[in-house]
Amino acid sequence: MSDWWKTEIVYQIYPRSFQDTNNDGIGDLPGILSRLPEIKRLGVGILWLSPVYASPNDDNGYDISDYRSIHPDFGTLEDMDRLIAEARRLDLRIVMDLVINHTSDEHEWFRKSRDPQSPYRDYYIWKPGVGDGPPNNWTSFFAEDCWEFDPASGEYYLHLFSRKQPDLNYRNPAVLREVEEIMRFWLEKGISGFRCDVINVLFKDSLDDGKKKLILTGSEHYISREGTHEILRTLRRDVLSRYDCFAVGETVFVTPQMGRDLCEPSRGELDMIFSFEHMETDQYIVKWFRRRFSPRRLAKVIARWQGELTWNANYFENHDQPRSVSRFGDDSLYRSASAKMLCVFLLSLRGTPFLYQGQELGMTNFDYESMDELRDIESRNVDKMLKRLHFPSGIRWRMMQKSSRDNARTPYPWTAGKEAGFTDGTPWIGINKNYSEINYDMEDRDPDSVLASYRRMIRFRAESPILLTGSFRLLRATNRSVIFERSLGGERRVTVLLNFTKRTIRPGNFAGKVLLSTAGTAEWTGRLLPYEAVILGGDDA
Ligand code: TEU
Ligand code: CA
Repeated sequence: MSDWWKTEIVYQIYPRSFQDTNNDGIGDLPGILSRLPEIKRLGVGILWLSPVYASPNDDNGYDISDYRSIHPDFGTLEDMDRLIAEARRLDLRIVMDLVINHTSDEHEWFRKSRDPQSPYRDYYIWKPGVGDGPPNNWTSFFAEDCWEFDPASGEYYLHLFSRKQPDLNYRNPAVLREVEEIMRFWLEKGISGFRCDVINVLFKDSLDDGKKKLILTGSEHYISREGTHEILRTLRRDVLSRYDCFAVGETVFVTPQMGRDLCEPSRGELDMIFSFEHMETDQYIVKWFRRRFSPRRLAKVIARWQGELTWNANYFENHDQPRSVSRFGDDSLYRSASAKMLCVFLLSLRGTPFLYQGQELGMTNFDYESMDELRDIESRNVDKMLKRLHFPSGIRWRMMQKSSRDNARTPYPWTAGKEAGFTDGTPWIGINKNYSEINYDMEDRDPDSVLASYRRMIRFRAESPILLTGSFRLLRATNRSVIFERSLGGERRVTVLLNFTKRTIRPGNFAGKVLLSTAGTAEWTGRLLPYEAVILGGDDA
């Protein structure tokens, strides 16, 4: 089976915020179906849907209560079948979000596991406390304890995320068998792969106390342990290898070596991984403590990963991250220019590009005014924790504006009309007020829009063997410009020049024909306009 996932671009949809068709203010599967032509026009080939399974929505679907049914907010299994079929007719593949580190506490398995005598008890990690406290000192991803006491059985259960997301116990072979069946169920429906949620924390080596840390005390016992590699090899051997599909892992806190151990082809585990290191270059230790963005730091980390892995999953945005134009570009005067430059940066890298809904419009962070408008459990928990630590509300709110995951979850602006064409009802979360100048309809008609620029760059990449398969070499990384080269077989090469400033700059002695410019430069005169990206090459590029 060919590695088609190496040439296609993946477009991530957060269904809740994409397109509502039944006026309940929540995006749904018929909404995605209705927008397949627009997605096709962008030029992407694979759609990754964030979870649409049955869920109490404690973590907006990443807390699954039934893997084989669709949450009524999104529609039905028939809607899903229709979407898969119509996508295939348009030569689009569908990839689902596989969340198997934990289920919802409302999942039937967990409900049954509350009975110590049930065979499902061992599907989860139940332990007696120590003294009058929890079994160990671990802390969660969501600024809570990691253990929830269950008075009925007198024991605690482990949850690395919210208390409504109990971790599955992968020491129990029955759990792996259940997961394999779930994967087969969806692959038999014709999906083309999985984005695997926090896939490198599945196996907990031990439940001993961890070394006290500012975040994730205890993570040394579960990050990328050998037991997880064994699980991934089993899933590859028993399921994935039998279908024309791919698996990309969301892998937290991985080093390049851990990354290689998870996705080098010889390992027989994942096909690609999302690393996080480049997304941590503008923070101190945790994302809530932002530091000044440095194009140089970003480029150097990306360049290292380009060299360390055979194949990268390249991204600047997803449903957990702030908007890249607000974070790495300029979301005021130079919003359009910097969004186009970031597009060329991402799509010129070696690897599979992942775009997140709205990135192609140059969508910005939210413009909310208070915590009441936020919906994300992580943001709400962190705000409560910071309040307990006596952080002033103004400081807390500034942290939320910069780092809350809700920055990525504002509804997709389709038009300049009522509720941005997202819904005829009341949106589940506020719509950015700037939808009058950032919306699909307007950008679709404007040849100079961010959307038009994405379409051009996606087409350019699809027709460039050098960008699709060439090697990567960083030539320069400063806080003004980032310049790198992609080459194929030694002599065929292109040079990508990115201006990260509001000024025209002269990046030095580079020559070649302008193959693409985000500012309409036709002739290379050695200068880059504010936030301009230029790709130079020879006739054979
Ligand atoms: O995210 C895992 C994860 O670590 C993120 O929560 C990330 O650390 C944090 O948001 C900082 O960026 C995955 C899903 O992408 C996320 O939406 C879920 O909340 C989480 O797993 C639990 O399923
Ligand atoms: Ca709806």
